[in-house]
Amino acid sequence: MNYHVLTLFPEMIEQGLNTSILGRAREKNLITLQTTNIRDFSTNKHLKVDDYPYGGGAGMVMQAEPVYKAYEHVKEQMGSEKPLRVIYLTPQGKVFTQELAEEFAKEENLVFLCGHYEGIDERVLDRIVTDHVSIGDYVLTGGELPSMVMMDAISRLVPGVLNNDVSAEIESFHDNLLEYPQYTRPEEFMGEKVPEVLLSGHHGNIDKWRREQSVIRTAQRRPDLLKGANLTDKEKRIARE
Ligand code: 6GU
Repeated sequence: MNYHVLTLFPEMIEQGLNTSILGRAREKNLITLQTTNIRDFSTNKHLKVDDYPYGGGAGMVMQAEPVYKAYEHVKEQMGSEKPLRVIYLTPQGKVFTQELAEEFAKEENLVFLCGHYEGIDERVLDRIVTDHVSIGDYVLTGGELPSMVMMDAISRLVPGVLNNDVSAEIESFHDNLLEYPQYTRPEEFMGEKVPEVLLSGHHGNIDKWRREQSVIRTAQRRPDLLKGANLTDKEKRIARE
């Protein structure tokens, strides 16, 4: 997976994707990251990339030309045959979900366009953006953190990035259920024992218990997810309890 990020703050992206699992994935070239500073494509002598909005109003708008030139630069460098996915991070986009992460994980290249201020001139967005994506219903100061959130969620779906090849499948949101509770040593903490079944070594019973815990937890914490889950009649009764 090759990420290309168009941003005014490349160091923020570089630092964010340099640690732990993503850092290791980059060392192994399972994922690559190229950042392009939009400011490098300013044609203004003061390297300005924004201006006042036509029609008035608060804040500044990022100008079309430097964004377009940065995009062309990235496209040229890649020489990609396939049509490119260019993701614009905006609270006005479609909300990012696990399903969307799975869709993007199938691509070989992804371009992220990070805006700042009051947004980017619509004319360049119309010409280059294929996907408008939001990470949730709240407003952030720029697209950098959302792009990192997306790259994290997508990267862990790339084969080899997690050392454990089953864990990406059985976690939260598999079958629209939240993950079951986990325990590790010691067997007793502050007087509370680990559930007996987990010590039994009986994997049939353990799977059954975990599935039931997932259903209960989802019903309590995220009942909105249950309508997309595939529950047996017995599990539906458990969810109603
Ligand atoms: Cl993608 N961008 C900004 N600026 N704010 C957001 C967002 C994106 N998603 C949620 N809030």
